[in-house]
Amino acid sequence: MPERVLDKDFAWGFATASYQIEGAPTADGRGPSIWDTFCKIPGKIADGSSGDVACDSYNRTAEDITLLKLTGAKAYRFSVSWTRIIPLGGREDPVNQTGIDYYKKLVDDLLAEEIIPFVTLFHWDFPDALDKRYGGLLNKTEFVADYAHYARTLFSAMPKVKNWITFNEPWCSSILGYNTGLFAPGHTSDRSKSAVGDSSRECWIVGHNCLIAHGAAVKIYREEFKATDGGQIGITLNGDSTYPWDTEDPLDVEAAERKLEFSISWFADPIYLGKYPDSMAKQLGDRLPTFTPEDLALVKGSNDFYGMNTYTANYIKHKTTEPEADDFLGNLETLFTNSKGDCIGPETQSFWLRPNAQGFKNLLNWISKRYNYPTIYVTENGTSIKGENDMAKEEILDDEFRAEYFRTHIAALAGAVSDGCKIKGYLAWSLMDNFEWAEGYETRFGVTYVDYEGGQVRYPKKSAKTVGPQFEAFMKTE
Ligand code: PNW
Repeated sequence: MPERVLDKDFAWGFATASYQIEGAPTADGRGPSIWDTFCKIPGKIADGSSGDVACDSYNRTAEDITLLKLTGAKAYRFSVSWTRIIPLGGREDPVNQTGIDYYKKLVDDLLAEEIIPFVTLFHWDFPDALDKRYGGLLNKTEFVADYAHYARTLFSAMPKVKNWITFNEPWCSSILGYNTGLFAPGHTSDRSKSAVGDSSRECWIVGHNCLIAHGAAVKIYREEFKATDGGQIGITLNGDSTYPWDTEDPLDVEAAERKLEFSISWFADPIYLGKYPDSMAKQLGDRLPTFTPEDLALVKGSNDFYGMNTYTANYIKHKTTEPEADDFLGNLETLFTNSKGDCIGPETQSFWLRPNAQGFKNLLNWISKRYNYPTIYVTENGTSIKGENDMAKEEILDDEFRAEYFRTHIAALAGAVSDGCKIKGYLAWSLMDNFEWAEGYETRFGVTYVDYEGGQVRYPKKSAKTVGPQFEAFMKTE
């Protein structure tokens, strides 16, 4: 019998994001986001697709809630499409009441079923008009002011929401959007991929600006809404566990730590410790922006909880050469096999993802220790399956690989709670198969199969019925 270490009110459930599931890009006045624009550029999305239809969730929230009920979920994390709320995005631009009403109804409908909403303000679908108007996330003054206004608009429209997430994975917005160019808006120094971009600088500026915008939104929530609404607010950061490639080599041990600093501490150190990690300052020099005292005051202490997204783990091998100008890892290699030839986990459909539940437990402990045991919500965790998209429907529905991922990772989470980590929730990625960004629809992450050819019909997979019982087994009975 597993140890019952999780509180009865542990918030487990599933997560999604607006652009990945909603479709309806022009319905009821929605304006274009940078992802609408990016998807139109040939070659950017693996299967040439876009979020134009996706899971059609804009028209099917009732079906999504039915799915959540079927799983027994206690919580649901979704994101708001900024351009449904403010189609042009800016603080002087018109607000679209129809867009607000859509999300208000979603919140009401979830609460009617006793499902707790976790609302992400920004999951990468930045207003295209603002990107064109002033350079988007690169423009600190304008972006921070517009984001703050957008955040205030949502806080004031949805007082029933008690769990706010400011940003989803600013690492991805910064590195994939402004260094590798794999994600919108696709900036990179590689001129074969983009006419604009400086991979050695822009990503660090964007990360910096996201931190300040996060801090500005938190200040608004705390000063104007928290006392009356009684909610909490935090940022969601991504990062995967690391092991030294050669545990006997101190330089690999150091590099494994540095990799975590370049992904997680880049954002979490300023928030919890008030400064960027030394390893980053050392490697990046004046390319790493510095905080003004006013900006630092916004950022430091700005998390009511830590939102954690994690999927995989890597073996880390140090490099002996000088770091490249566009390096964002911390001058090291990430590998799936170590010096002894051990493999970190089985292959999936995602080139960057191999399940490793022990790494998940280790990382929960690493974050807890470094940031003095903050309240953690795991806001994403899950897996794709090698070749799933090419399987027959019956085989897809019998997703034992994903079910086992959730069993082992939930057990690992319970282990971390036993270790002393303060984990209060877990939102599995994802409620349903959806638009997997640059990989299009070829990669599925859902506990629900979505039949894209057959009218977006949803069919729960085996894993949809695995998460709940596994949590129940670890939950206190009183
Ligand atoms: C997260 N990587 O993205 C996102 O928050 C989700 O929207 C996405 O669907 C999910 O994970 C699965 O991919 C990531 O390359 C995308 O390391 C790529 C990486 C990490 C996270």
